[in-house]
Amino acid sequence: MQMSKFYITTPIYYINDVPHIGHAYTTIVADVLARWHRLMGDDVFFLTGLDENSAKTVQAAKERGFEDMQKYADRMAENWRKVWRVLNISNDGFIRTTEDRHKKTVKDFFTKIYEKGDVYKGEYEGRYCEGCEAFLTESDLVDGKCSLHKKVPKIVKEENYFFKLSKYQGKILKYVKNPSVILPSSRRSETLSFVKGGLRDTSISRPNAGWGIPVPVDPKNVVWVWFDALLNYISGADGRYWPADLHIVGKDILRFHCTLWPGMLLSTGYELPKKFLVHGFLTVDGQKMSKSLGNVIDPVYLSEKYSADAVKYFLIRDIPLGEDGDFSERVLITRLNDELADILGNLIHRVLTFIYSKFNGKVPKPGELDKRDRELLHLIESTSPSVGNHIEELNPGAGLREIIKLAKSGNKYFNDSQPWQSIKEDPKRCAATLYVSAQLVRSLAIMLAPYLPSASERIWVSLNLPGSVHEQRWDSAIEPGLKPGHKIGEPEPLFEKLPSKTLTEGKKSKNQAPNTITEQDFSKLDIRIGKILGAEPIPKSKKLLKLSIDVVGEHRTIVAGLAEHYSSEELVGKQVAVVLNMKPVQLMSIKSEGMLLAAEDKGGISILTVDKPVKSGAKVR
Ligand code: ME8
Repeated sequence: MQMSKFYITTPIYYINDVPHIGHAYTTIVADVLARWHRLMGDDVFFLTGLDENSAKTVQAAKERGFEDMQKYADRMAENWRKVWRVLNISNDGFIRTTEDRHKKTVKDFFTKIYEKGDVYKGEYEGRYCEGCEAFLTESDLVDGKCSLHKKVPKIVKEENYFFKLSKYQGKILKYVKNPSVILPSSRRSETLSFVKGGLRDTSISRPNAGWGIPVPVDPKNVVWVWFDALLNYISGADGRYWPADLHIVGKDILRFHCTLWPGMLLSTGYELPKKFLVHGFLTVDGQKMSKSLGNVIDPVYLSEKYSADAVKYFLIRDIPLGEDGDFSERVLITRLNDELADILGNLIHRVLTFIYSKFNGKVPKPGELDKRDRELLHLIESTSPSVGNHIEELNPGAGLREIIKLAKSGNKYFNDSQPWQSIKEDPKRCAATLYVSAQLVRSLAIMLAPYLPSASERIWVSLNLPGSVHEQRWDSAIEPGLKPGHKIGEPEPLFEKLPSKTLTEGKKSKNQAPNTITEQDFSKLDIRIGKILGAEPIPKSKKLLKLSIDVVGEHRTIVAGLAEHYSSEELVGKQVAVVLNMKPVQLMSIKSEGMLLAAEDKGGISILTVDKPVKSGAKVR
């Protein structure tokens, strides 16, 4: 059978910072779709990557004290790759615009349109927004500021190379009119009205300030970063997969993708992308995410706290794809407890532990199925294609909600069938219940594979089935794939419920931006610099040390968990930061009168000290 190819992309992200939950959202949506297409047997190429030739890179490298820009880019690329690993993203390609293969593509492409006569040199004066990396028009401004980045753009007058985008107005209009090209339709209408307003020729070069890809015909200039970045979709996929079947982008970059990009491709004779899925923006607890509000959400922190699957579950289930949505840690915790643990985890665990303990770990032989059994099997048969249709129609959230509904029906089926009763009264009936329930568990593993790649694999392993769940065919979810007598593995709980304390904290953060406190809040802490005079081990404690610290001539005793990280000799004489007004606590029968500040990561604990010596008692503010 001929495999169909499926080439799916995310935007390539800027490297002025590490990924936040918005970048993770786009990439997770792409991951779900890519994984589903693989289960459908398609030849998938899923590309993501980094947009490195931007002025933002130069600025960020400077701010972080890097003189060597490429070194900075390499460091950031490692960070981004790591985040995608933590989130279990299944991208096939990763393109960086500082790679040679990309630079070559850009140069060849520029030369091609230049030779065709679609590029001319001209003087340009305009307002350049460095946030957008683009010249803005009057309609992009609100009170003279960029409507997205809230900054007054720079007036720039320079000689640039221009691409004759206006020449392709008619063809682009026809392209974007096609209702299958831009989804959702509201974004198509937005693009249509923009194109109808008239496409203007676009400046595609900037003066060469030492970073970027030189214009092949005139190296005093570099290729404009958007012209360069869009070409990642060609350079990143070995030429084999073009045209893209699906470009997933956020609404902020719709215009570049749906006007300039088709224009560039039309000029060079490449096929046009088949589809764009434009999603909305995430806010956090109802507020715009921003560094100044301190509410930028780190997907790694979330994954480490709740698991990558739980983060994916929340984002796909709760954010209506295509519209703006709100991220709330409180809701994430609720979904984890009420749906992943209580519905899904509970169903799978109770079925597998029952088989493990009452049937010697073997899927029982069913005997005759009754109406209730047949109804559940029919539900499995109808759910799987329906979930598939939702994903195909780019509504993976609806698919996920159906899967949870099926798991809920599974719990009801199990309760109504009362196998704990029938095992005593009618063992054949009990065998049928567990046979059908086991088929449901297997089907759920396959259906969940695109959404919860780790949990679904763990279910597969618990079922002791060969290979990986990710190698199965989507259609096989409807088959009763577990034969009677098949021996399952030892069941393990799938999702841990979080204690209610976490929930309360989550709830509290609803009314205030998380991580933000006022100066008044901060001033409640009396943090001082003190000098460690002594550090003794505490008998019977492997972790704790008893420290004697001099703060403003007063000796404080502080018990700290440093014994596995520092020797006494290393500590004595160090100036450290201490919270003085902590309520004293008894630790190993010693009164601890304060708290030593330290940083912790996987490498261990590092105490906070001062950059230059200060007087004992100096206040930290
Ligand atoms: O624009 N909610 O890169 P970028 C949802 N390099 N998604 C968000 C988001 C939010 N609050 N914030 C960002 C660039 N995103 C260019 C792209 S492509 C040829 C070049 C996501 O790092 C969303 O997908 O600013 C958005 O389009 C993208 O990150 C912008 O990433």
